[in-house]
Parts: sequence; C-alpha cells; structure tokens
Amino acid sequence: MLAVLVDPDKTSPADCIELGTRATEAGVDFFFVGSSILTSGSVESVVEVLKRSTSIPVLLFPGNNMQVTPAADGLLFLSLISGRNPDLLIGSHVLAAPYLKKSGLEVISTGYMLIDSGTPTSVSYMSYTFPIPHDKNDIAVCTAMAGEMLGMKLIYMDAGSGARHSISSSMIEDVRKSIDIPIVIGGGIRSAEKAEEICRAGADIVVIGNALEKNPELLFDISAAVHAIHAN
Ligand code: 1GP
Repeated sequence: MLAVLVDPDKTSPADCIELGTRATEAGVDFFFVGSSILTSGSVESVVEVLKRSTSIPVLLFPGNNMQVTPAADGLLFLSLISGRNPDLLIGSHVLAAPYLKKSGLEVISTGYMLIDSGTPTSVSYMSYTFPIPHDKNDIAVCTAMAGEMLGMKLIYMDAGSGARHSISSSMIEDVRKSIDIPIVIGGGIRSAEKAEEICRAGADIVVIGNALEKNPELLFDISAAVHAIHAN
C-alpha cells in the first residue's frame, strides 16, 4: 500500500484540496500528517481539508504531543524503539494517554525505528537519538522483534524525510523474515522503481513525502508500481 506524508509546513490547507483529488485518482491508501518540527503549518487545518476532500484515511504521524487532532481517523502511537530517549519511548505517551482515550481516534501502537541514511536528519536531531547504522541488519531485526514481542501492531522503519539513501532492501528482507506484523518503510524514496523494490523486499506500506512536494505527478507512477505488485 501507499501512504503520502503531508508536512503542514510545506503543504497548505489550500494545496490539500488538489492533493486530495490527485491522491484519490492515483489510488493512494493513506495520508500520514505530521512533521519533526512545525513553524507555521497547522495539523488541524490540513487534516480537516483532507477529510473534507477525500475518503482516504488520514492518520496522524506526530512529531510531538501538539500535533494531535480528533479530526483525523487515527494516530500512529510512535514509540521510538531504535533510540534510548525515555520521553519518546514512553514519557510523551503517558502525557497524551488521557486525551487520546477521549479523542475517539484509533490509536495504532507503532514501533518506530530510525535507520541511518548517510546524513543527519531532522528527526534524529529533534529526538536526541542515534539511528541504527544502515548496514546493521542484525540490530534492526532484533529491535523489530522486540517491538513485536512488546505487542506493537506495526513497525515503521524510517530513513528520515529527504534521506540521501532509503533503507536497504537487504535490511527490509531480514526484518520481514523475522516478524509477522506489518512493516512501513519511508525516507528518501523518490522513484517508482525504488518503491517497487522496497515492496518486493517486504514492505507492506511505502511512505512518500519530499519527492511529491518537488514533483506531484510522480504520485501516479509510484502508486501504479506499488499496487501492481499486489495484482501480480
Ligand atoms: C519521513 O518516511 C517519511 O518520515 C517520508 O520521507 O519525505 O523522504 O519521502 P520522504
């Protein structure tokens, strides 16, 4: 499946009307909304416009506790299991729990793993954590297995937005062989060929953000490539 990541600092509510139409035509499966840091954008406004313009499910992908709105369909409740920052493993979750309980949002427990992409990313800086080295498949496998054993429903492996290198197929294959829960892969995916390679390696959901901000038409090629795999 294909998820489009919408960063409210880069995509305005007005842009979301056109994005919603294009994503519906292309057969996008999910919108993820969020960012490591926001300066001017509004998660709430972006989610509201996407919800009005499409029937594609909108899931929050929050960089922090301020990026939560009940207008979305659900929330990736991210525990940053590749890092050792207690606030992002459990602390923020404790603070958010009573609000989320009342919000009506579907809360999806997600083991979030940062993988090194060859350059420092906003998310590693903002989270005070080191990513898992690009070629240390064994560490990625053990981390994902631990996440599954802790009861997480999803593993999201992220090279970070605008990553120089996306996550290697060999790491995705090794993690795929080791866990049964769905795997989300994002960061630095800029072509239909790369998206297809990542799906064939074992990703259940591919996330595209930056590349679409530069070339919106890419959405059709990437979606066709991702969905053709299921049809084969
Ligand atoms: C980042 O996985 C997402 O958290 C998407 O990355 O913006 O590089 O596509 P890109």
